[in-house]
Amino acid sequence: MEERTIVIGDVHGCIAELEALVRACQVRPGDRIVLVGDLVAKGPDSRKVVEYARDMGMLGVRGNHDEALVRWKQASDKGKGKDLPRLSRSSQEALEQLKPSHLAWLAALPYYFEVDKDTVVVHGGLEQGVKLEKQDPAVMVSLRSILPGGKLSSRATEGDPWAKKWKGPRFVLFGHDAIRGLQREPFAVGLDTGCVYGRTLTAAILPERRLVEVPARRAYTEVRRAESA
Ligand SMILES: [Mn+2]
Repeated sequence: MEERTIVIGDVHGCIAELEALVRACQVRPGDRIVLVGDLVAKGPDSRKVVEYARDMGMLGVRGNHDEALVRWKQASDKGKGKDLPRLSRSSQEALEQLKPSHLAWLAALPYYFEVDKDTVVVHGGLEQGVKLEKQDPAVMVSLRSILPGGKLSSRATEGDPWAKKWKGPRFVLFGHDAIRGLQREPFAVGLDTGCVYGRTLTAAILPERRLVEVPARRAYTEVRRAESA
């Protein structure tokens, strides 16, 4: 049977929906599951999501929320927590749920993951014309838009979606843009369909790029329209 890679959008602690999506994809031995990042914060159970992902042997890339928790933990371990920006309330709650082993698992998530030589997973996006290994980590976790003139932006409310401008050649699967929701472009697909906001959790099954989604059980938090993180 053909080996599949199942790429799953932003989970944000939505454990029930993640389990439902794994069932809906009819995951079988040999399938590889890759999360687009932002496993934690905002939603109901960050700890269960990390434990489930770890126990299932899932792979993933680092999202901005995963990174914020990892950075904060590393700084506070060195007594330098005060030097960092304050965590949001939901991130503080997530941090309290997570043990050092969970944070170590999140800290091991790479900024990008190559499914194969033509296909890559990243949380935010990629900058056109920059080699994969030279991409800026801050861009990879936060990119949403390209402004007139080409400046990169982390806001969903200005400019064009970066994926609309992306000319490949690599096909990119990404998350991080719940405001825009599902994005289907010739060389990219955006999988953050706002589960934590009460919409859906979406997977793309490779190689055929078939989409599977499950509904959120409810809205766990509200969208901040001006959200830049
Ligand atoms: Mn994000």
